[in-house]
Amino acid sequence: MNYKTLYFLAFLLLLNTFPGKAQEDLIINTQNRKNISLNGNWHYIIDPYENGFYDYRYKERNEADPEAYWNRPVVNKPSDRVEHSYSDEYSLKVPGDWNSQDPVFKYYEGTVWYQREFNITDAESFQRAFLYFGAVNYETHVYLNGKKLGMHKGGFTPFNFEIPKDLLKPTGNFLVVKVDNKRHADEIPTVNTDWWNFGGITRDVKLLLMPENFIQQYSLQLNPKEFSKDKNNQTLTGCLKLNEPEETSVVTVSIPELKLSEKLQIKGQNLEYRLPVKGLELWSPENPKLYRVDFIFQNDTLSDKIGFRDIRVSGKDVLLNGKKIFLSGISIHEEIPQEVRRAKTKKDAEQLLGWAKDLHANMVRLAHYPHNEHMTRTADSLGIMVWSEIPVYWTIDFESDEVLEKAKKQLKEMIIRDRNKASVIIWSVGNETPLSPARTAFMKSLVAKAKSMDNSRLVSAALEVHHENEKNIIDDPLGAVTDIVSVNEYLGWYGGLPNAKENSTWEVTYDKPLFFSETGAGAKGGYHGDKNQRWTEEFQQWYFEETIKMMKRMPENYTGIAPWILTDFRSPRRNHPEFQQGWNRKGLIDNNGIKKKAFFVLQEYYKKIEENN
Ligand code: GCB
Repeated sequence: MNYKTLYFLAFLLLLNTFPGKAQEDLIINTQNRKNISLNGNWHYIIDPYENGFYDYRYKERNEADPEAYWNRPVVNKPSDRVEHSYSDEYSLKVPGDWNSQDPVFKYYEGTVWYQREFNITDAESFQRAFLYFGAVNYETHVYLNGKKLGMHKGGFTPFNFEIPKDLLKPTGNFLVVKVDNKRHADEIPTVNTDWWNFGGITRDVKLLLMPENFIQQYSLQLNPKEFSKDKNNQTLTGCLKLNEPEETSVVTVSIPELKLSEKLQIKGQNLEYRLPVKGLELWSPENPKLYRVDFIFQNDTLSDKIGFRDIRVSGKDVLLNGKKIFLSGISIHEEIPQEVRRAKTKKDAEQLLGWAKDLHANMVRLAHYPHNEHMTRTADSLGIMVWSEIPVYWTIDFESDEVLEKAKKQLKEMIIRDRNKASVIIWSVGNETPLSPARTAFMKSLVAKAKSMDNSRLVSAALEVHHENEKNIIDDPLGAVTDIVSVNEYLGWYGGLPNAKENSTWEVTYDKPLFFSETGAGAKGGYHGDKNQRWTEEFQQWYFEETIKMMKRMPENYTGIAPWILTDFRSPRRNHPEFQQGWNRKGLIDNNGIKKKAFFVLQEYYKKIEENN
């Protein structure tokens, strides 16, 4: 055993033995559980030197240290020395990135302490309480009434911590969250990305009020191994996980509309089950049918809305419910450009996905990290297929076992949260990762993990392409294990002008569907001129016209495209003072929400595809 492996084993041991501090298993479907929302105004302290966390010898402060920012500052007499405090004058809205809320945060990367109080009214009956965070970017430490509940890393996935019974008070609970969005080479994403590192408690926060034991997680989907085109001969399959093992207990799964109600016996904590169903209407973009499903355990009923569909690859085609489909997609960042902020609400999701509908897209690539759950729920109900991705982007430290564990954790959190969303058809394990044996081993291990957790979806990643004159060759070794071969295409933007596409050809080494996970060109909304002039809407329009011509010449394995990108988005890499001003301008919609000319070119292409189907 070498040095590195020993160190890694010690790290794993530490993770598992750190008392009460390790992150707990995710509780899913929180919107349909009894909860108190902790959204609203929270106080904050900006703490770039992490003074609230470390003492002047740079050691983590003791839990009871009155100068630790997780403790309530107390002044008993005027001579007491207190050097921090929380005040209404310094408040941030939760959920929300901090960057958009006050100019002081615009470019801030570092620690911010959030604090609020909450009460539990007498009316609330529950046995156990959990704090749930939809996402916090990036590293979070959570403290309640002076005690640490836990720590989580990863900016785009949910997590929860149980509150010990004796810690929770009826009134005046002092909740403090330390958030740090500094970028690090050994985190995911790493230091270099083409998007803005919005910090803060960016998604909903809830206090989940739970019974003594409860269903922690479940999955339910059409069984891909038994899929048939006969609606009276389908099988559902899934798993259930209780929070605590039981000697034997019963969970009833019922789908009232299908007159299905099945009592399932669980011995222990987990159960895998299978349910034959008759008369099932399948979920599709044309008919986004969702069924109410109830899971009944002891005195508790947990309801969800779930759609059932089959997605698979057959040779060079992607089949949805047994029928060949074309993915008319669009890529999206989780941003509302007009307000220069992260998207966070259902209304935001309706705006972004509403624009995608307007484009006649039937699919979205949620780039480059898992978006909030309002997005996938709304996609479910609007009938929009989803590619969901973890931020394994560009130059991650592929040599490190620890970094691989971090990637797997984010992958797991994404899958557990969203595996009951019919809309999600593709898990993506990364984007444009540079070729090396270490990278390919790392990425293959993520593909294997996604497949082992979920066999009812496709797995992909944006792969590397190499160019030999006008020939574009996709032989990235990762393509051997992904279900579809996806690549980002920028001929005519990075390299040459849009007519560079005229004679270009595409070759895929693998006998699999080919998907263009990006293609795009920058244009400043409202800037017009000759099509040869960069940054004009006409240039971008020309780029899309040439792209569509090239797509029409694609070999038969061409299965879809998700151009880059629905709207302009913030990026610190985009510094042209006149045309970019900190924005990546490849949006089909500008930062004021106005559609550029290229939007209509793509819309036309998608409308035609729709008509021919
Ligand atoms: C890419 C990246 C994407 C960038 C885009 C661009 O290939 O995947 O994150 O934003 O190109 O605009 O260059």
